[in-house]
Amino acid sequence: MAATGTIKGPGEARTYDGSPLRIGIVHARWNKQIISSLLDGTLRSLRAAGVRDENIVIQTVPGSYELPYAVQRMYLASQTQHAATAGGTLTSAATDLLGSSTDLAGLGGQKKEESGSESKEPFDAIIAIGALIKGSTMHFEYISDAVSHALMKVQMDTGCAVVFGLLTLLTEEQGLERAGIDGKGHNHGEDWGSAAVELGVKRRGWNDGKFIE
Ligand code: DLZ
Repeated sequence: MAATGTIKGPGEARTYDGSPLRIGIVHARWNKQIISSLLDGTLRSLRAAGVRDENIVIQTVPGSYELPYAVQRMYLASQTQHAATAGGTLTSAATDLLGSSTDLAGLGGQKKEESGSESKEPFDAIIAIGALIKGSTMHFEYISDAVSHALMKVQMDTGCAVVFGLLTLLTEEQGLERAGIDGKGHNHGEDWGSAAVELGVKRRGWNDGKFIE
């Protein structure tokens, strides 16, 4: 996982149980080779933490500039799904009550997800992945700055943890290294998957007034 033998990095790997979590990933399609390796690394670490494939939703956007908007909309979409599920349960419960043969103790059970079924909970975290490579104009500076700020804003505005998977690269070579391609460097996607699981677990704790370390 994280690079060892250096001062830089998140330190000793920590283990959190990702099995209850629902994680969103949105990635840009620009700089495909780099993105595809980063996505592989991200998925590897999510699965290693126990996140189930059916609870990982992947969306793509053309370029990094589109990432913040997509994160915001994905989170709202997951809230819509959750509300629809809760509404569906309530509607069927109400119908049952009118039919007067309902076991009230069973109502709570109906609200629970079937184990093994796809979660419709709001996302616990969303990972935004992109690779911006500096060219000969000011384009890179503007997009890097705008996207970084907007990703921070969207997580503060929505309350959903957003993982910053945006590489701002001076050269293609730096991208290959940070995506762990050709045995060079370390795949940063692995760190992003771990960060999403840690934040997702801690966020659930904070929502319940608990501090998980
Ligand atoms: C236009 C553009 C350029 C020049 N470079 C990149 C890049 O290196 N990485 C990336 O993710 N996207 C790039 N884009 C596309 C923009 O992010 C965006 O998709 C378009 O400007 C359309 O809004």
